Amino acid sequence: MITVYHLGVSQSDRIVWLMEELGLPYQLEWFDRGPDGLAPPAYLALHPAATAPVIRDGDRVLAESAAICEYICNRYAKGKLSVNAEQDNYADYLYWMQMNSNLLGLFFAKAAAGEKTDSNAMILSAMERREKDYYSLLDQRLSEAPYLAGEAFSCADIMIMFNLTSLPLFGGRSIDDMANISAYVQRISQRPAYIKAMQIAGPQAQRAS
Ligand SMILES: N[C@@H](CCC(=O)N[C@@H](CS)C(=O)NCC(=O)O)C(=O)O
Repeated sequence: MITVYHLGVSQSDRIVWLMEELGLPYQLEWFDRGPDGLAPPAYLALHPAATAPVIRDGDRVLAESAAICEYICNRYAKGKLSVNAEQDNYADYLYWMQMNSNLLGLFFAKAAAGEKTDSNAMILSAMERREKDYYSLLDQRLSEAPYLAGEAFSCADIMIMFNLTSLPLFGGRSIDDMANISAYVQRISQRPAYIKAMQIAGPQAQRAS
């Protein structure tokens, strides 16, 4: 059975959500963040990348949300929630699977840069331009399709929800002014598997005693 190593308030809630969507059995191991807000040493020791999420499947320990999503869908769910190369929307799926990295990169870069100074002005200008373009593109996409990869819900939606719901809790860009993104978040938030996963491992969830 797959073990999902969950770090409290982190992107590993995606993998709990994925398992709930697929109806696959899994074991959850919960790790609280340390007093510094970072992953504790026991979590860091799970994988050399020392990032959440991490899963274990037998002898295989795997990190990176997108890799984990593809691995589980293709190995254990006959490709459900993934899109294969024969499908018309394959390029859309690939593109939107990566948007998480763009939005997270922006979040960290802006947080690290702080106030605009002479030395970081160029970086901050580039980040501001990218942020405007990425969120406009996302809003535009969701005006033309119900889900990021097209007509059907997929891992691309699982990948992006953390950025839209959890990052704003930590100072990331709010989506309140983006009508199509907000409607999408509302719609996805009503999925039974999402509700269950957030109760188990979402930002407000507590470790089960
Ligand atoms: N690209 C990675 C990013 C993972 C990542 O940044 N995870 C954060 C949690 S949201 C983390 O590991 N934070 C703990 C720490 O750095 O101490 C993925 O999608 O899995």
